Amino acid sequence: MNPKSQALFEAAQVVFPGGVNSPVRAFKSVGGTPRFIRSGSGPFLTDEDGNRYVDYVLSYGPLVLGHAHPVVVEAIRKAAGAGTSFGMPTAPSLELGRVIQKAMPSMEMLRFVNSGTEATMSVLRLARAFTGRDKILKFEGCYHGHADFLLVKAGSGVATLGLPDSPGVTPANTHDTLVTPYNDLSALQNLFAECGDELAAVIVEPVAGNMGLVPPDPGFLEGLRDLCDASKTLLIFDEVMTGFRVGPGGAQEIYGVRPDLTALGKVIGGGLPVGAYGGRRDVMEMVAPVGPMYQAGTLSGNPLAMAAGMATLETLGLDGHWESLHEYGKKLDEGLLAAAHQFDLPVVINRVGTMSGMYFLADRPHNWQQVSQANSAQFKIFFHAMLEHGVFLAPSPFEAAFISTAHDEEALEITLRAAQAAFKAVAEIGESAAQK
Ligand code: HOZ
Repeated sequence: MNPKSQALFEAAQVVFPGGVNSPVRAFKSVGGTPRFIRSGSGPFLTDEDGNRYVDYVLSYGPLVLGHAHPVVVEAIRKAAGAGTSFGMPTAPSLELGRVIQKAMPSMEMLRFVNSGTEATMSVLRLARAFTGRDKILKFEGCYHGHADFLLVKAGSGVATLGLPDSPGVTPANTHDTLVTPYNDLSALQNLFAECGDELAAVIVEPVAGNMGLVPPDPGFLEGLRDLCDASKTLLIFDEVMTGFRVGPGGAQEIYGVRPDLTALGKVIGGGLPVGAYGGRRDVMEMVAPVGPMYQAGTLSGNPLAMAAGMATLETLGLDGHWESLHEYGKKLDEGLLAAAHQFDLPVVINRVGTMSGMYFLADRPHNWQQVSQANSAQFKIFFHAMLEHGVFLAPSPFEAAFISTAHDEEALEITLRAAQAAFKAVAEIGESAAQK
């Protein structure tokens, strides 16, 4: 029962477009009422009606330690007591910058901003400034925030709402944005042969986390690196989602491919608004005030986000945390697949570290075209049944699922019990209803 969420959602329609402050929250593609959340603790959310849910959204990624981790809360409290923003440099920002550099040595220099969108937008301006070239390349189904020139065949909420692009973005905005399928090296080779020397940069989610979760095929990132080197195009990894999520050094460590530049966000702010971009020193020296590429921000590197980020990364780095995350992920996937197969449902799960994507598909998807074939009617039934049984998944088949160090045996048990009921509900809708 959720009468309070319903009443709040109705009231919110008058204040916010669609009643929400970000489209993915609106349940538009699955139907029903978004839950208004009162509080979070560890792996659990509690809504305004007092219902409790095991949370696999975790604010779309940042909360790798779960909700309201005491160390993070205390760090924020302490930082707030000393002043929330100065518009001047601070020691904690330097400290967090160094921790990130240590984990990701490719970030020889970096700059903090306030969101992932700002990070990708800024890093691409930098790539254009450095190379003197205009064109950039992105991949179908990858999402790099909502800057105009990146809203082309994007994943995440854009895909969820079925918008291949957005009104308000002019053809001039996207004129220099090229798009090619993810994991298709031969399409990439053709494209580079045609216009590689006009490309300022290729931006890629090294593990695509905005069309569910699609890992790079063996050789894809390596091939991309070689093509970029040959045409002096900068390679940018958008690790806003994967940074400190797929492993301690991000996807660049796991796959052993060093990008020229990286965009970060989410986990490095421990649940507060943050982003960062960085990479090769010679490129970063283009950034003002050293160089002429202008980029600025009143709240950039603000003390609260720095404190929350630092507390999160330090705690995450403690012995055993990554092992227990991997163990939870394994048990979760095994349990979900066993439940699905019990009802003869074709389901596949892609996982890298603490991120996963579950699809109602017979075969693992490697690109957006395959992801888009997943059965959305089955997903809707599954989503609502999970919610009813106390498990919160993102209200879209195109968002990744996340786990945290707080997810424990109780969370797992609740999840797998819910999954039994949810897959049963999916199986019961039968063949005809399951057609998309
Ligand atoms: N930034 C997230 C990408 N999957 C989604 C969150 C949102 O757009 O609100």
